Amino acid sequence: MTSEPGFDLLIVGAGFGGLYMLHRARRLGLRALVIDKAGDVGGVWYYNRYPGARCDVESMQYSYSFDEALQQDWKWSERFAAQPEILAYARHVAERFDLRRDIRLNTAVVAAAYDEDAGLWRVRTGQDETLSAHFCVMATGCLSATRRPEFTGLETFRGRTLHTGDWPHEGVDFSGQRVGVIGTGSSGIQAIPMIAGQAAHLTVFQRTPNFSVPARNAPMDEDYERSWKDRYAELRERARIDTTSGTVYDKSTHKALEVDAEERQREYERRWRKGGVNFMHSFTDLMVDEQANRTAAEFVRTQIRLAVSDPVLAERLTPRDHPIGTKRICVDTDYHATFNRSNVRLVDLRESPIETFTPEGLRAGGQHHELDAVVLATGYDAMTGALLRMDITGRAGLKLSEAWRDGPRSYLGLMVAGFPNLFTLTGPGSPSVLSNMIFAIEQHVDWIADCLAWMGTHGRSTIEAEPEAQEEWVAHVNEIAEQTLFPRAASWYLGANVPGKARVFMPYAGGVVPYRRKCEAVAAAGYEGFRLSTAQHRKVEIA
Ligand code: NA7
Repeated sequence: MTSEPGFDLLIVGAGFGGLYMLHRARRLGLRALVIDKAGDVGGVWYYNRYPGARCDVESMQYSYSFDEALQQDWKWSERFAAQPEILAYARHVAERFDLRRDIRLNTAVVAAAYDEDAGLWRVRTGQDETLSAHFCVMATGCLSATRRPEFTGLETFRGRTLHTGDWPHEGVDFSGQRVGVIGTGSSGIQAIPMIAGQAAHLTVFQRTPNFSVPARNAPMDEDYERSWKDRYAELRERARIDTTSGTVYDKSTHKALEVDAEERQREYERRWRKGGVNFMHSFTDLMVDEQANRTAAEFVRTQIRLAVSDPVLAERLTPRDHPIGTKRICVDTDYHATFNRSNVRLVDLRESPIETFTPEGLRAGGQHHELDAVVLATGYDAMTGALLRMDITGRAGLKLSEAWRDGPRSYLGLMVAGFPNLFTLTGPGSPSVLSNMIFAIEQHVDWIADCLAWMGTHGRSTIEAEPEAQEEWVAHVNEIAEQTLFPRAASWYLGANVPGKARVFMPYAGGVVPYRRKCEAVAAAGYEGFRLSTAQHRKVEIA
């Protein structure tokens, strides 16, 4: 084994995080390489090609802010961009900044181990090649490890089995077919209306109904686009300093119960007509006050009754087991109205659980459903899955799987004690999935790049989270989560969707502004809570 690094920095993942990390690393003069198992850049948008796949953050904001010319030049065609357009944007960025020459595709990372003697990360690929670098950035995404529940007899099913998070690139034609969709989270809720419009028959297997708000998607309004492009710098800054999620939204100043019932109703109706997750900002206290939350939940339940003609069916589709917003709110186009179609049927898995798959379909609650294709919209091993599916070993043989046995522990969601020089982009303990992901990515990449530059100018070679700082931060993340309603839902935020996964509320729920302030203060204090050292043989060379 050589003690000379192949690279200064290895970046795992060529999604929005990996692309921007490479760009910043290059500007520091670092020799960086991005590795991704996918056949192209784009990360989650490379894989999520299911019909109806669309971002639920508005296009004008679900985009990079780091380059003014880029944000001025790129033209989004819709209010909420669909997957092909977002993927085209990722490709454009890769080409525009000449990133591809340092991206190795079709290369999975299976293991990464810290070689203490050499002060290097050794990263093993699926092709059994070992690459080495001083630093490693895991840009592996929060929702990239798909979850396929173990249904009895699934292997005997003769029809096609698909997962929304790993959709065939050539597309799927359901014309004339009997299709089953299992799962009614964001992915299912987006795909179901599209599949219903094409298939001969669609059966939706629902375990838990979800809250959803209408997208009101539309072609991009030119005046709206102009209003953003004319003031991009100012609006991006507002996202940084005056929002909870890194997305500029229609802010409310009132608590829900401060206004009377009529005014509350008017506000909910106004936001419902506008569409999108803005609905959850109707009042300031919807995520912290149960009674306030109930008023929003009840409004949405009423909309379901209005959309679905059959009252029994409407009731089955009505969520009652969690406060609205505590599971990621879905954003749909005609989801509930789809159940009025004569070719769509709902099977309530709480009444009729799936017993077994058969060669011709599946049996649930004693009834057999003949199917030509099954779509698993069953979600992800979120936030930790992609990291733990690699075999990551830190100092003294410590496995990440061991360090995180009782749930993820991280300092600021950026580094894990015992894993020097390994950064996790949008890791657990950072706002990540509770915020606009591209916003969260940019903040983390900038912080990491600044940190590497600082290490270069201060002659440091190793950075590592201190266990005490990490424990304090983990306690703070938990404490903040407890002040909200989030822990009341069995959500993927909590790991509750994966049998056996430790239940820990993973993202930081305190908002992007306090989080950024904390990260900046830590850096300004010489990386407080991190241990920085200098090995004789190794320093970061910043060009
Ligand atoms: P989600 O939101 O985790 O939804 C998964 C769905 O699959 C949900 O309705 C689950 O029901 C259902 N599910 C999971 N396992 C089973 C089994 N074994 N049987 C029946 N139904 C099951 O994933 P999505 O892909 O929709 O969305 C993930 C995120 O991507 C989303 O929040 C956005 O941020 C983008 P459950 O609720 O667990 O009863």
